[in-house]
Amino acid sequence: MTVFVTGGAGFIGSALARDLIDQGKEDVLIIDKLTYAGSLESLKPVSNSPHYHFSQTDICDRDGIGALFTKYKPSAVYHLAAESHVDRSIDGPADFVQTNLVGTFTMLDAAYHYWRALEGATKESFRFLHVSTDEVYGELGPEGLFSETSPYDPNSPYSASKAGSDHLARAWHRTYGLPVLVTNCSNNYGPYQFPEKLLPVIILNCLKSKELPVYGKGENIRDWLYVEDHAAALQQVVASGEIGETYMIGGRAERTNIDMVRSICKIMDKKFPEKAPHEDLIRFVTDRPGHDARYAVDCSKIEAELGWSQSLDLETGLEKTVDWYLENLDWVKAVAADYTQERLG
Ligand code: NAD
Ligand code: TDX
Repeated sequence: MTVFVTGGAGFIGSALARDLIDQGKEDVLIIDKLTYAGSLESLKPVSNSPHYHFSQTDICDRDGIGALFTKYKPSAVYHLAAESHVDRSIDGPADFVQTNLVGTFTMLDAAYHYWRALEGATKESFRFLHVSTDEVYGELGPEGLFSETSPYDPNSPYSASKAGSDHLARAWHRTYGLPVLVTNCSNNYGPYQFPEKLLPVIILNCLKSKELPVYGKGENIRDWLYVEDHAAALQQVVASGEIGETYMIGGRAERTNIDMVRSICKIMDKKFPEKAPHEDLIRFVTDRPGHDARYAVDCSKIEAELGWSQSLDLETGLEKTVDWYLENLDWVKAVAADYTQERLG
């Protein structure tokens, strides 16, 4: 049996692919265009496994994707490929509309044509998991949590394109009966995150004694989940989630951005006391346009119905993440040589 992981050379997709391949229960075909955000370096720990398969294919390429369905006959699709960085979506939204909307449509269309020709138990057990974000629900005030019934209210080109892709996934279930599931997760952190996102930017800038850019006043709130716990949740949803349902995934760990940055600074102070206090490097910079004030997630449905729970608290996860970056600077250089020179000097 083979499962597909689109976007499997990216941050979350590679965590999922490494975990699936380590477990060795099925073959994994990673489908990835290898944009700036994807790298085979993130798959090196598993690339010698007989369960590892890779295809450099754009999810917008209908013929290419159709041929992969025909060749590998997957039992499930984990669809994670996307343009994922909010700041880039503001500077250049076209790729987000193309990949997140047209690409998701292409995956659904190819999956449907494949699935409807299946028969018996193979058809019964097929699943298409569409992986999405809590950002599709817009912003929260000081109180309340997003849940599976929250209204969609996206504010950035990124979240609008993800919201549209969620609607397509839902529609392919309602209209065509494709066995679709949708997950909406909060901010992930952990190893192999491309160094344009908040945590790697802060860790790597601390290391180089460079300024730590905090947007606006740093008061925006995000909920944080360790990436491997997200990967475990996705597997649980494919294994036992109810077809047509949405599951929120979160870490029950709300923090302001400035608190997150200070936590990293404190970890770096312990590791490099000669450079303490790293907090002196914090600079409040121009805010992100349309910056959502607060996201927070009620993940009680997946906990109660599927028995998933996170394994790592935020403080332990942050220590692990910092350690991973310090031990894997070669990965940083390999995936982001141009980018790190440009942004991190
Ligand atoms: P990422 O940017 O690290 O990885 C995305 C991967 O998709 C890259 O490997 C890239 O090469 C690939 N890709 C992009 N366009 C493609 C295309 N047209 N065809 C094939 N492959 C393509 O993103 P991530 O942080 O790992 O996020 C993965 C998914 O999870 C996304 O759908 C994102 O919306 C969702 N998500 C992310 C977070 C988070 O905190 N990072 C939280 C919730 C949901
Ligand atoms: O340098 C920075 N300074 C800063 O203050 C960066 C890069 C970010 N920020 C702020 C903006 C956000 O409030 O930190 C917060 C986190 O920013 P990002 O790491 O860019 O993530 P975010 O915009 O929250 O989106 C992430 O989580 C949800 C992923 O990129 C999305 O793909 C996912 O859906």
